Amino acid sequence: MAKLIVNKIFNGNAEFLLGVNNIEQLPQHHFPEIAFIGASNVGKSSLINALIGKRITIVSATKGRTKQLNFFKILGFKDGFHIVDMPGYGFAQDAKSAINYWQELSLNYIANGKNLKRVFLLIEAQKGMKDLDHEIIDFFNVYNVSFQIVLTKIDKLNLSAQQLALEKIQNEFKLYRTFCSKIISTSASKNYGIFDLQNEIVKLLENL
Ligand SMILES: Nc1nc2c(ncn2[C@@H]2O[C@H](COP(=O)(O)OP(=O)(O)OP(=O)(O)O)[C@@H](O)[C@H]2O)c(=O)[nH]1
Ligand SMILES: [Mg+2]
Repeated sequence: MAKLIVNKIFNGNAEFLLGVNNIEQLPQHHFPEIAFIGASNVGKSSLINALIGKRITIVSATKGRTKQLNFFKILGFKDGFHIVDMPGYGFAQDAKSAINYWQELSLNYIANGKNLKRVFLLIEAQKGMKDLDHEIIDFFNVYNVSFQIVLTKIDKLNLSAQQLALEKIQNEFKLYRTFCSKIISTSASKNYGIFDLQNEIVKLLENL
């Protein structure tokens, strides 16, 4: 995809649509949705800001910041499409009932979201995959969810460590009988891999 076209789509022409706390509040529309999920603090909100080209989501050093499904509308492509920032998992500081509630909301959305076209599962390059990441992949497979792995915060590693982190995850995928599409390495703070991710989204939307 030509860089110019991709840049035109992700030029900050976006708006916050709504925050969903309850599955009944899900927007009734026909716009394609692309969701970002991953462990608490993995960098979902930062990556979405970098992707959209605008500080639109709340980034925080405090874990467990995003506590609802936040929908953002991107206006520059056809009728528009939605990016969904999801609450992080694996954050133990909140009341157990609240954790269960967010997880249930997130999983319910992933399993039943009629407009959900892809879920990007974020893994911090330095930390690698954890049990909960494996569990969520099992869940994706049960519900036939189209997902793709994105490595985050790769600026924390030197080039050879980045390569090792990538190979490790690729090897872990050999355990699954599932198809693993290209893993995208990113750094929101250094703006690395953002174009790759934007390009992947545009390709996906073009082929719908
Ligand atoms: N070094 C580095 N730090 C990053 C990067 N992206 C995010 N961070 C930092 O990681 C922390 C968490 O970032 P968020 O974007 O809020 O993470 P999140 O996954 O949305 O977190 P929750 O909503 O709490 O689940 C913040 O302190 C960010 O500044 C990156 O690319 N490189
Ligand atoms: Mg967040």
